[in-house]
Amino acid sequence: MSESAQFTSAIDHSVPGLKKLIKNHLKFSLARDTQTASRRDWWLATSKAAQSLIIERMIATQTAHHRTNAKRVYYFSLEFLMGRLFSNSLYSAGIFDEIELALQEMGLDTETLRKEEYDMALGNGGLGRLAACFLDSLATLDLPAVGYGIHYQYGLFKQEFRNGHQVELPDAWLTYGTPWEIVRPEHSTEVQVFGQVENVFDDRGNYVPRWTGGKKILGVPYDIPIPGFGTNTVNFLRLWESRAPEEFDFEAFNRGGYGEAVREKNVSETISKVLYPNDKTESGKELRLVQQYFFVACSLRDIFRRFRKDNEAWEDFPEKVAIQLNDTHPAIAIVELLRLFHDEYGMAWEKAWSIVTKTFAYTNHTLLPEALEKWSVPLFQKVLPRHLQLIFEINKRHLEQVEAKWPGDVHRKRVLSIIEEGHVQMVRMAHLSVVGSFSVNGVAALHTQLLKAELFPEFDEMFPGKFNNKTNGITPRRWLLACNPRLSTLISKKIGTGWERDLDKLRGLEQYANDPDFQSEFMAVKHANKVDLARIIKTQIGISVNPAALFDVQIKRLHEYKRQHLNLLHILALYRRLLQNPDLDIAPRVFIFSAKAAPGYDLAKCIIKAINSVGTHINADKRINDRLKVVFLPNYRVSLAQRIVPAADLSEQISTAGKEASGTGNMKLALNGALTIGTLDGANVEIREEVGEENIFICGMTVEEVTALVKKGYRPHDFYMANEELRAVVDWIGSNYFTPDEPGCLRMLCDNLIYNDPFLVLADFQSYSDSHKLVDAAFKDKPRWAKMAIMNTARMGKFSSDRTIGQYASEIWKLDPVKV
Ligand code: CR1
Repeated sequence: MSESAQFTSAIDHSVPGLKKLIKNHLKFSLARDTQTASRRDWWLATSKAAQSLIIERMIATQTAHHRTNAKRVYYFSLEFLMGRLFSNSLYSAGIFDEIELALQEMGLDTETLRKEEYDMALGNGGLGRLAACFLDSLATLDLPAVGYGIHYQYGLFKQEFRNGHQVELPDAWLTYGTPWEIVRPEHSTEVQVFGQVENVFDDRGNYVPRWTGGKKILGVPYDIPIPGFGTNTVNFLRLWESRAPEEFDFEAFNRGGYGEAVREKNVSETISKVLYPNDKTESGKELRLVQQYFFVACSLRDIFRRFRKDNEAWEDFPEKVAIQLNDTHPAIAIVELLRLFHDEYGMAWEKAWSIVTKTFAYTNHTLLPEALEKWSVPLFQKVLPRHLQLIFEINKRHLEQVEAKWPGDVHRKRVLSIIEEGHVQMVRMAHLSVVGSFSVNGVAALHTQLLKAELFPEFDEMFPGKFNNKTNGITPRRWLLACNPRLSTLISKKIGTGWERDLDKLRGLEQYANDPDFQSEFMAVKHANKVDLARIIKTQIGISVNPAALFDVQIKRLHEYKRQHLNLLHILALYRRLLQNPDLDIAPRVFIFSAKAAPGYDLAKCIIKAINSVGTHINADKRINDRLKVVFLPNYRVSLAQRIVPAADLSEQISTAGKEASGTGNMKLALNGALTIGTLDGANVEIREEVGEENIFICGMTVEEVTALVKKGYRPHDFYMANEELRAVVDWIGSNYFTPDEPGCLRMLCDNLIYNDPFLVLADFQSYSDSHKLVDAAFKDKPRWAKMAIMNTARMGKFSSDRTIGQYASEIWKLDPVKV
């Protein structure tokens, strides 16, 4: 299949050549001279130099894909959490060392320049970061792929703390522009929303429904090149920005004058304005549905144009196009593709539907009911009236199949229907996704098992084989090579390079796990990374921490199911034990948190406030002699994670069993030699399988135990009453002791735990706290800890996103690599 194209670079990659290239960019792209250039200017010029090399390869890659008429996968996602692109670009362009030398000769360095870049934070959490890791792996594996999403003007909000409370500020990441994107107005495309359905005669004389009226919106694409590592392939991420089709709407002008015309224009441009800062709650906002439709409609038109360049017959569409839906957010694409074939191209329903269902594959990322998208029928009617009709028709035909399989089974029809009946009818986007896709996958073995057994058992019965698992992964380029240069260097020194593209090679480290010299080198790297992080903590929030202490890290979105408050209860228990017994022999600990809470999620914000207030109090308490420190780093984002991950000793993965679909932070931390304390949830289960029971701290209830307890009727108050220490620390939170200036402000957290506790924090407290005693003992035994840490790094090969993407390509997309 794979045919290769010729590729020779026109750019001089030598150190002098790169120096010249950077200076040229400084002069001709930025109009600066070397005397007056700011650090930012140098960063921009260097980035542009790297970008030139990447663009050269991108053109060659696109030519190769076009010439071989290759099948491509299109990754549709409302979120891409790319972080910074600087180091990644240098590594992928293969010029990291050369650029470093070139900069050195000019009195600069990559380390300082790197910090000039604003994170590209077009996502909330794991789902968006997964999309970014996948793009990296797709390019690295030479797989023809395009990511499609929205060019948000504002990414995820910037977080600050005021008196320990979260405050949200806009993330205007584009204020100074970015060197990575290329705007392509020539590929702009127009889409429509709102309007009505009318019956009209088509050009064959048939009386057919047509979507008319409505509002036109222009989509303008911005491309971010995605270079593979150690290969010439450069794919791209195409993000759509919404604009008013005409700079100035004369009709609106005539109706209401200048102000009205400008207002209309602003409405169109609102669509790509902000990323919804919601992690797992669907607020059912009209604008969100418009965003979803806008970007998939633009993307499908773009895919059509590309398909038509090299192909004639629509029947071949699924041979050349696979579309992966990153959760249900882009699921309206299923209906739009059907509409394009059926309404616009006059294709018969059966044929159109058959092509559609051979094209889409859907990834489910959560079982939490509050995250399962549903749109009310009236809202759909208003925004996408023709799509609503098509959904009802899809559903009618789907329910006929259900009837054929289970005649007269009303219950099955009700649970399988795309439409949920009720006071207001709702469109269930997950059901639509299952019906309209040929593959549905979960993101970890346990998650997929629960997806089949708990969320969609009837669908699994109806479509045997459609459900499958693709355990998540992370890219080793960003999450080891770039973020942990010390460890990368040590690894390459010990086992050679090559692990960057074949992470299983890390197994080669196992044989040194007991070697005292390697242990001390490994732990020296960890120590140096902790010193770096300690410095960041000091400059960011003014707290001094001891790098010899155990760095106990919980970094992820703030959510009740992730149970940062369980961690907090344990901190309070330790604090109390130390106050009661000042001689208690525990290893000093630094608890490190970083997390953003959704702006409307009051309890999550209350947990942030609680951790901050308890932290302030403990950090100032001379009695415990610095043995405990609590640090909450504000504004969690990819670039900050890249500093925390290499410095972690312990990784907190303590979600209520059955709630965390996979987790990917767990993989990043373990890869960098942190030990996991965690529940048997999501990918933790597979991490335990890989590293071995002796190299992980498992605690808490299993899924079965959780289910049984909930079924029996969970009463947190019983646990509260039965456990003296637990009762004391919960009461402590509620007592105003930590928040004397804001009485009552932590009450909601305390009450929630005692009387509601939907995520079984109190039920898991004792087991978690016991497990931490084992952590403490292990940490004090230095050789043992070192061995365990090495084993974690050595055995993380499975969790490379290259493995994940390899499985998507062969098992779902049937996609072959194309060498450039
Ligand atoms: C899950 O909660 C998983 C990521 C990526 C999240 C997390 O466990 O690692 O997806 N789900 O698969 C999500 O954001 C909307 O759902």
